[in-house]
Amino acid sequence: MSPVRTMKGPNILITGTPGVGKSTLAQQLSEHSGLEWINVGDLAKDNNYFDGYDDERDCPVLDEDKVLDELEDKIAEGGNIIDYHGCDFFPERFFDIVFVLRTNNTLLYDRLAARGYQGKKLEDNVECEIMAVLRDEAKESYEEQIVHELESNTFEDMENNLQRILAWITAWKRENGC
Ligand code: DAT
Repeated sequence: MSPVRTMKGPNILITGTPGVGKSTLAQQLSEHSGLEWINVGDLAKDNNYFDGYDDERDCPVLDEDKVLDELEDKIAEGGNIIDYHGCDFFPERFFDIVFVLRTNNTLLYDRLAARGYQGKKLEDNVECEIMAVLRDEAKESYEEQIVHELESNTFEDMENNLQRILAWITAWKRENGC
């Protein structure tokens, strides 16, 4: 059971493999709902919340404790959209609902190549999506009934996802009196 929040709104996690469209959707959701969008990758970059470098994955290692310390008060206030390609280190109590975006591997390959990913990094991320690693991580980390998979292949999918989540936020606010 998520704690009763009488304040700003629900806390939503948008997760999925890099390139599936988390930031694009989260930004639009924030604009339309007034909830605060927090891109954990940017938060870490801005504050140097890193702890070394992962040569194999070719990316800095997130200092999860520092990120959690930073998020704790915001989550307690409610009304956040957290955007990150991982979720097993967030406490279960953080989120009222979790959305996992999913993208067809050919489309994802093209999006990541356009972003400049290549070689092993590109292949690893596409394989991560094919193997549904983030979907399984979300299902293992949160109660199954709050985890929802959403297709994110086309701009029509994005619009549908936006409207669906906005409707959910409106219903949540009505039910929780805010
Ligand atoms: P992420 O935050 O998951 O890494 P993004 O929001 O930066 O992904 O999107 C990656 C690219 O894909 C970007 O150029 C926008 C595009 N995109 C995102 N969602 C899409 C969708 N549903 N349909 C088509 N293109 C999409």
